[in-house]
Amino acid sequence: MTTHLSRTDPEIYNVIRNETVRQASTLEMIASENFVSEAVLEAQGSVLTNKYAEGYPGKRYYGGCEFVDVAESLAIERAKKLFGVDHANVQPHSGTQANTAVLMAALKPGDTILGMNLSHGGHLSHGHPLNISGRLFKVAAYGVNKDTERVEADELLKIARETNPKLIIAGWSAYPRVLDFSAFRKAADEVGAILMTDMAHFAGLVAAGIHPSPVPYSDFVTTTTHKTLRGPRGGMSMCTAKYAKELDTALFPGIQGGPLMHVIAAKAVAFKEALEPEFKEYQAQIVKNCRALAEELIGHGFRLVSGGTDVHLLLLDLRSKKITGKTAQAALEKAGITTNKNTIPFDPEKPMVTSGIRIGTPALTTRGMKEEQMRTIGKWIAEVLNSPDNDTVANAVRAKAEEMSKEFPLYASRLK
Ligand code: DSN
Repeated sequence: MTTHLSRTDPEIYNVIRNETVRQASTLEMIASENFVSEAVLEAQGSVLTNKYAEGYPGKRYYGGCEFVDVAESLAIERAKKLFGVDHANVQPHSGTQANTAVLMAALKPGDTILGMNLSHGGHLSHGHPLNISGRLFKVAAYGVNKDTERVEADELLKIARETNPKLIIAGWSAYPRVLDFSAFRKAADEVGAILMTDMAHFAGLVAAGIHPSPVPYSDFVTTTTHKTLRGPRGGMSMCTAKYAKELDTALFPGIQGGPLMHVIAAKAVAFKEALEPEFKEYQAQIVKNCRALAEELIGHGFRLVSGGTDVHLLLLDLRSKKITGKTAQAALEKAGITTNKNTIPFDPEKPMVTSGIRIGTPALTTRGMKEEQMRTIGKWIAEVLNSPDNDTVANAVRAKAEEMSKEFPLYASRLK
């Protein structure tokens, strides 16, 4: 019970050590990833992992919950303050669970949901045929306009009228612009649908007040806690007072059993951090960094989906460079820059190949990088993608990326 991990299980110890080195020595640009604080890590790696607490604060099926009740109540109160919602359930294990709980609370199997086309930036829990959302419900999809590459209000309304959904989902995994939530509310009201917004990607921007909030327009709002929000890996479902009871029942005992109390405590810590004034500055810098990166890449002849970005990510259309997203991701990874291949709207390639890559700035902004570093990285990305098979270029960029990483240390005390 008391032996250090390095002696109990050297293989897993090495996995953690190697991953810490990888995170610290490469440039992490996956738009959905971030680096949590030592305080969040401490809460998540705590003895709260030992505790069963099925139920909700004050109404548990187990004894000994007096302290975890405090943690969950703090997480709930902080989430409500952060987003101005009536009700928050902090138990979802992931974003998909957060979304599934809403669908189970608001709908009956066989009802129709209307979400964003997956290949236009939607998420698998918004109606993928193999996900529970696509198996239990009829799925209709809206997409982006072919010319503007944005969701257009009139087209959304037209599809809502044609498909008559019981629930509309606003939200995305790969859309570089701000959605017009009032247009979603209008479409939902017009067809008598419930509106759910999945703000997993932009929750941090919303918390900081630099992105419109979906809360005044939505019946339900869901998020993950680990993207721009910079908390532990997990999810959260929120709603108006009207749906609070249905939501809690749908989550537990509906789709989950015991909550992960160590993760809930870490969510509470992250929400406390997000309520601090520095968090606003951090989120504003994420967006400034993304704009600087976008300008640099456009200057190197790249086309960005929708022509730019309003948020923390951008989507590169690689077709004019005659390479696929798969090739680009691999070439950049060799050069120490981590991204992910991503479909672009109307993509001629398959989802495992794609014509695009998605690049985000939340993680590097956490390290303290600013526009100057983004412009340099943009130049390196262009060098690599202009010669994706050239190992000399990849190795040279990798060395420079490592040098830059050293200037912005990460988890230094864990690497001693
Ligand atoms: N996998 C997440 C992303 O990368 O956007 C969505 O859940």
